[in-house]
Amino acid sequence: MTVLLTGFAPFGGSATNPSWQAARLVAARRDDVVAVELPVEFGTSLPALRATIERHRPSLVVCAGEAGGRSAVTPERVAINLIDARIPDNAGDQPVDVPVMAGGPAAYFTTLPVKAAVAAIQAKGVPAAVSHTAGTYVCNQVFYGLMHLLATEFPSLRGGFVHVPSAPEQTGAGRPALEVQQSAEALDALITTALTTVDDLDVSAGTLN
Ligand code: PCA
Repeated sequence: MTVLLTGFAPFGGSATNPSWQAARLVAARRDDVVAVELPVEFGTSLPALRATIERHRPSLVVCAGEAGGRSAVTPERVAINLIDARIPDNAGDQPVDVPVMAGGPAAYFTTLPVKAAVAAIQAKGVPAAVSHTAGTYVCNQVFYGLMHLLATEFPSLRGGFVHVPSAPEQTGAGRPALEVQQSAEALDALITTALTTVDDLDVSAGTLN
């Protein structure tokens, strides 16, 4: 049983990306987890993801990214077929209002038990909440591309996406952030939950706005 856990390269002028730092920590302490860093480039992130799935043949794929401005770990529920980049990617590309997959469905839902994962992460003392948007940048592209791949080519594979907050050393004092160790704890709990939970919790995690 192999779990593929991806994180992202630094982007947007930052020297580090806590999603990759946390993914590496998890892989160092779990021998069922392989950690792979994905590029923050619209042109190469999905080919890199496909290559790494074909190479490792995992039974679970969890992609992680950094969400600046969030203070909780947020398993994502919905990937949308839209790219609208607010800043250029690491190759200088800034696509606006284009689909991730031309002709693909408007959205895919995660196949991770996100509510059970949130409960498990909170039980570790780490702030967590279900999120209903992964944005419109490279993270959402990878999330949508992953779910498209699973729906069309790897139907027995489960997967999804989770955002982690920036690390305190990246933000100024008083800005939303979370220690990388805590993000790693959360990813670890999310993976364990996904491996052991078939049906998600029947509790509300909806929002009114
Ligand atoms: N966060 C960005 C891209 C890479 C990352 O870690 C995003 O949320 O789209």
